[in-house]
Amino acid sequence: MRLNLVTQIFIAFVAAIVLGAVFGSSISFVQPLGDLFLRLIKFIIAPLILATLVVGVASNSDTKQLGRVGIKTLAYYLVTTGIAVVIGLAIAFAIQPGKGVNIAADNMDSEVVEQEEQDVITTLLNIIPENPFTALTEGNILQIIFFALFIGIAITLVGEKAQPVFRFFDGFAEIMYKITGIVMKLAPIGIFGLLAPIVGEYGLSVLMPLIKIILAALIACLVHAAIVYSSAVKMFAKMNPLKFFKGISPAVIVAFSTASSAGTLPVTMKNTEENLGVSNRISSFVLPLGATINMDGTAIYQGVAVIFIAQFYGLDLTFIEMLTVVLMTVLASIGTAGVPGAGVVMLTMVLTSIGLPLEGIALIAGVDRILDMMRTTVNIVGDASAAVVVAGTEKELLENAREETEEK
Ligand code: DAS
Repeated sequence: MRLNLVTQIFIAFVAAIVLGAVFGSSISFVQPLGDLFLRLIKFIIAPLILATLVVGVASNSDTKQLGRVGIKTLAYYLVTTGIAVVIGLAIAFAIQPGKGVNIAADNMDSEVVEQEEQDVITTLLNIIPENPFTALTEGNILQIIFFALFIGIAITLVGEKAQPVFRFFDGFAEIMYKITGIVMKLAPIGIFGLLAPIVGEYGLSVLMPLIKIILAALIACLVHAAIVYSSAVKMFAKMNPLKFFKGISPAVIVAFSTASSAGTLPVTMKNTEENLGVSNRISSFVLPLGATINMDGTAIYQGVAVIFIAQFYGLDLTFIEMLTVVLMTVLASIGTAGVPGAGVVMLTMVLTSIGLPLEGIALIAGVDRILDMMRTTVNIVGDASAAVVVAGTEKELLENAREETEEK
């Protein structure tokens, strides 16, 4: 009986803890397994971002939909995702999940680049690559994203003549998804090779922060949903937030159990149209787009994970690095697929963009399923709130949906 990947990762996580605790630092001989996995993750990041982002932008922004509805939808998605990562950073900063562990990062194989102090303008200008091919070879994530965004938009604007280029990137994206799937199959071995030596060297106390991470992520998700989505549906669609959350609750249950936005999409669409009164024209554009490019829950997870890993290795993040995390999260979420575990791949991009050690992922990966269930739930609630907001401003929210709320 083949165990699914999540179960395999969990077993590897438990085995790493047990064997690390039993054998102590002598378990460090398995470290190369972890290093192998990390190198494979780093190997796929640049081509994966380039291909998926080009396709994500080009296939979602066809000119007929790039009108008012498309612009409203994209603006709502980008703003709420930006707010989400800030909430994640703030709540994690308050809870301090990685404080007190302080594993010295200097014994990590990944060079922790000490980011020299940069002002905001320089940071933003540095996103524009002077040579996109150098950005690719150097793995400069933010510059690769900038390059991919421009290619995607340009493909849409050029139209028919650019279709061969779109088809190339579409095929390339499929290839990169397949390679990512193969690399992720090695995740159990990799996590074991990364985690066992950490537990062996530092003891079981190193696991305490995991409980704090789950708590920080849960609080941040609840705060984001309660404040951002409630006020959005109230303000732009005059919908009672309680009606909104009640109406989307079946999709919430599916998202929480499947940890897949894409897999939940049919239910999200059904609930949004039947329970919340959104027209099919709006929901059939906003929701599929949201399932691929809108990931507020994942953004929260990025914020929490970055603070945890920085604290875990005793590294302080500058304001500019925090700003980079926000920018990186919003942009990278466009190219991240709504499938289980997508957030972990995105986290490698965020960590790489500010030079934090990828080893920290091994610790979080063990509880990733729990975190994934939470973040996917917020992802789809965010998509539904966008549909309600856009329908409300387009006067395409069925009157009874609005009347019901006004009676109450
Ligand atoms: N599971 C992803 C989704 O379906 C989210 C994630 O992995 O971060 O939205």
